[in-house]
Amino acid sequence: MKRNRTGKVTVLAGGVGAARLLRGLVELVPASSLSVIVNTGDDDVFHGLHVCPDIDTILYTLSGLSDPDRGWGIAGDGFHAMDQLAGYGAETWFRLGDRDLATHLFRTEELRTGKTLSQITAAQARALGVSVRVLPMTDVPVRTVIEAPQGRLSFQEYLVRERGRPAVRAIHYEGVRSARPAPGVLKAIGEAGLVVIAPSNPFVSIGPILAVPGVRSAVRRATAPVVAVSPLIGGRPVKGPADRMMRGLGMKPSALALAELYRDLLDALVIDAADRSAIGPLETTGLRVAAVPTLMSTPARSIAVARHVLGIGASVRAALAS
Ligand code: FO1
Repeated sequence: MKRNRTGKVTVLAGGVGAARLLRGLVELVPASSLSVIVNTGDDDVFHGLHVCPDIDTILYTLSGLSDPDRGWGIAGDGFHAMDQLAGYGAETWFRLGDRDLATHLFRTEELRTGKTLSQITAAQARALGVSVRVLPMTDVPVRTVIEAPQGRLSFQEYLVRERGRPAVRAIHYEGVRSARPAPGVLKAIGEAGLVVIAPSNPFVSIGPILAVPGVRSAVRRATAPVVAVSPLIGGRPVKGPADRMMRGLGMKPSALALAELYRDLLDALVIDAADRSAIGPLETTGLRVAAVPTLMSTPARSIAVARHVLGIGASVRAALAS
């Protein structure tokens, strides 16, 4: 039986890193007590289909469908449709697997009939047997745009087509000012017994969520402890360009820089054991810190990290109560 004294847990999430933490949390917290608020700034349209990479990575991971090596898409998927498209001369640098295509076909058709992204995501979660509440950050289109020396790039152009190589001069979340949090987002933060910021890129995964009007202030006002897990190990991300982005934006990639980005939100930070030299400086800023192995390369390691997150959350709560 799952023992959970924390009550409800709400996680702010990007893609792979968040999904790996969630696969640990679901072993310790009943799925009905877990809500995930997912970045949609990565969303884009390919071949006329609305693709939500972070929502899909979370759904595929929690339903056991995900490809463990790639981190995105469905394990064992084929790419016959992409090959056929390439034969027609279409651009296929963003690879949609044959089974994965069904997810985007369904979503696109449902959007066309007037359903919201939240409604469609809930239906897809149900169909995949995922009982964790998966909430898009907003139902309004928000697009992360990277300003690079060659011009403005959509997030997927920057990350996948250009392999995250261009220097990042600025990051914009287009459409965010007129966005509203999706139904259930503010409630999930307000009712939580613990708010977790997943080990996701602070600029392009967590940044867009916090930029949706009302979300950052809801996290700041939350009565629950707010715990982040650093996506850095020895100052480098497990996957993706977080360190290059930090440097490009004038920061040294480190747990300290991460804490500074979340300064107004955090009670505690879980960092990797390789970054333990940051414990002292972090603690002087008033944060509670745990330095533990954070690489979630196996389900057992995910559970271990999730246990540390719940543990440090409980210690913040105990300190507040005493
Ligand atoms: N990442 C890649 O590196 N190459 C791809 O071709 C690719 C396709 C893809 C298709 C569907 C999907 O849901 C995700 C996909 N991703 C791909 C991952 C995605 O680009 C990023 O990892 C996330 O946007 C960052 O969280």
